Amino acid sequence: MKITEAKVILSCPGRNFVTLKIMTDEGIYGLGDATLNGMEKAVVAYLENYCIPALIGKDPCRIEDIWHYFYRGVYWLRGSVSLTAISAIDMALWDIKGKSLNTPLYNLLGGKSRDRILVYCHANGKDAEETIDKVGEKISKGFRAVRVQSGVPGIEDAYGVPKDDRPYEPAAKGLAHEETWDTTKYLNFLPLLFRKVRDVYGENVHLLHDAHHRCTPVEGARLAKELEPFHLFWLEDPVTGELQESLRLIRHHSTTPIAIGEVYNTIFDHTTLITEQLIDYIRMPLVHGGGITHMLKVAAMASVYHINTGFHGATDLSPVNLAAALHFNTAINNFGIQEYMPHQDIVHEVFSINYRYDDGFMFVDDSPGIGVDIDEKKAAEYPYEMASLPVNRKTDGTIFYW
Ligand code: KDG
Ligand code: MG
Repeated sequence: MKITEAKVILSCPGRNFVTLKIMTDEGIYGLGDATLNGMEKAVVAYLENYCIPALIGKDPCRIEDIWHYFYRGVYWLRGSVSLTAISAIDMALWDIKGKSLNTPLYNLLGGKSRDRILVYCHANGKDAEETIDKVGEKISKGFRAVRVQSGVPGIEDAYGVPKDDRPYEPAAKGLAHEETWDTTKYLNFLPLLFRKVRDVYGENVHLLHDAHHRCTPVEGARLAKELEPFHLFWLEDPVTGELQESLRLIRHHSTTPIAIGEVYNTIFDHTTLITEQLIDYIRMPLVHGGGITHMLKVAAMASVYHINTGFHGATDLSPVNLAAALHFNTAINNFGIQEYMPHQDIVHEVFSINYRYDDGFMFVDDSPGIGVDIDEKKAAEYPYEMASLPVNRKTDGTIFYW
């Protein structure tokens, strides 16, 4: 088999998605997600100008070799733009392999290790009262695991909380808008919130929280310690994680499980975290973490150290990524949980999907390969609209992590 053509489809059904389609001389094609929120066109340019020309004529079955061609073969290693492009190529190649062997992706990864995929949803309210109601709504829909985010008294913009009645979506049209943040108010509020949530719903639901990189190591340690009585499934991104050693302080002060990695790109971002057992869940998703080929290695390494996966699954990752993640989660032994933020209906006009949610779990069907398709005509009806993630400032005006 030979790769004859490849193209990038940039479409905005409600939000921007970048999809790579690789075609072969046998008429089989594969899809890969190449969406990097707010940096879509950078990935498009890298794919179109540098990767696609080099792919033409290659044998799509040589997935490992092609992965290394674009990773190790390139002098400028790493980085979110290039790894997102590599992820898309890799996903599309696995999709082609599954279709050519007429088997679902999970079979190529070792076959089923489980029948259903535990997912967590988001409950987010403008204040504690509304958040507590939202948690109840999610529990009544069958969710066994709920991420709890709330507006914080005295803070204008808490992460993860919608400003209107539409589903939470942080990227807004045009250049980045600015938000403001106060860590002290957040740290004082959060344990009180979780006390109330546990008081109302008891221990029989998994609770998660995303600090979204906004604490220093010692603040993260305080937060993890003060949340300990509420038995979180995980505390996500207490610190930015650029400095892996900073997670030591948190670990030494608390038994609250820690999840990190949604902005990481390679295994080299985690080696200290994994080998020193400083985290419990690894969040790097297929779409930004080098695709299936690389994430198999990350998951294998993590499994040695009792660390499970908990892939990022926000709406800015496309249905192609979600389906591929569900196959991956079906196959590996050290799966932990999958984030599930349903896409808006309009997204499914462009992408036809092969997965479903039912009573707290997700299921992927047996279609060959990844099993998601794209309607290119529909995609063209929704042209790209520039949108950016916010920029964050402390109340005194200092730039801070968003
Ligand atoms: O594009 C950024 C979002 O994907 C991110 O803010 C979502 O942190 C996130 C999460 O845990 O879903
Ligand atoms: Mg997150």
